[in-house]
Amino acid sequence: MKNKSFFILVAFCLLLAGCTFNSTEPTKKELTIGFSQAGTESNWRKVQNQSIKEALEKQNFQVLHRNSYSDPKQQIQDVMTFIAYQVDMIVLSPIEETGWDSVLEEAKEANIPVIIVDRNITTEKQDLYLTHIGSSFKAQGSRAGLYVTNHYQQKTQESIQVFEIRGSENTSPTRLRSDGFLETIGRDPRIHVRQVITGDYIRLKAKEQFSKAIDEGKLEGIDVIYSHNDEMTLGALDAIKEKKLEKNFVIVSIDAQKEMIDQLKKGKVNCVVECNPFMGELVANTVKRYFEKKAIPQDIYVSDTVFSDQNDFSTIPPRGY
Ligand code: GYE
Repeated sequence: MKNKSFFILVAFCLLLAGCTFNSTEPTKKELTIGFSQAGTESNWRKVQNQSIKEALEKQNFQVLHRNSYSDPKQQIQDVMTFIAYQVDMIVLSPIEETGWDSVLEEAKEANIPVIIVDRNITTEKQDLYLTHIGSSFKAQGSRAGLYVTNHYQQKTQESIQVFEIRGSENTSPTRLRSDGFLETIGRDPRIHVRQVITGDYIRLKAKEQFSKAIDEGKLEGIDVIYSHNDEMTLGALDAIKEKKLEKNFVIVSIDAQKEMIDQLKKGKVNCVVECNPFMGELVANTVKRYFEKKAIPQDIYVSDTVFSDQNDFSTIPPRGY
């Protein structure tokens, strides 16, 4: 009898210990991540979205997902909603670079940490987010510029004119892809950006703007087309075809979607700088590290590569997007 009550007491204690263990160390399933996505403007974006969502879910985080469909005001609302839900962390893939101070102050006051992914933001205070995970857009611009300077190195042509197709304004990739490109082509005094249009990273918008530029004679004298993403390059190629513009341009694009690699293989474009969308694992690991109270670097770079007509095409890995 004595033995039996001792056994019951031990069993009760073990049960209690189990409960305590559960309540102090919540399982990750109980941690909710608010993931605010910028839009659906490109195939690249769809893959990047999927990569982040899947990686977070694989780590057993509960993901609240909102897509602001390229509307900056909506995206602020989405982040506000996550704050109201008292999520455990916000993963923000922002549309615009500025305008984040007050909403991120609110997240900070609510003790909700924020991680920025892909495009970066500029804030008054550095402590409004934990880290940024994404590509070096300036390096991408420089690599695009390097292709152009190398291409013309052995040529005697006296002046080289560039037509630049920019992504949306007030975004970090647009600013930095331009800066990196300008800095690099600046090493060859013959190369100048002569025409600029904005295609908002959207194929149709770029096609419209590029067609208009053709009609206005703005392609005359142009040697190089430098476009900030593949969708816009495809738009420009559509316009060239439709307008039956018979001229061979040197074309440099960024992202490396399958469709653009196919164009590279066909000799329609010369260089495609990769922007790697598969950042999901880096994001999920960083979130995990935060909750494990491990140190997190201030900037986490995704690695990108370059594909050009200087490559052996058989070495290009299948794109899948
Ligand atoms: O290059 C483009 C997308 O933010 C870096 O946005 C990203 C860009 C990417 O829609 O295709």
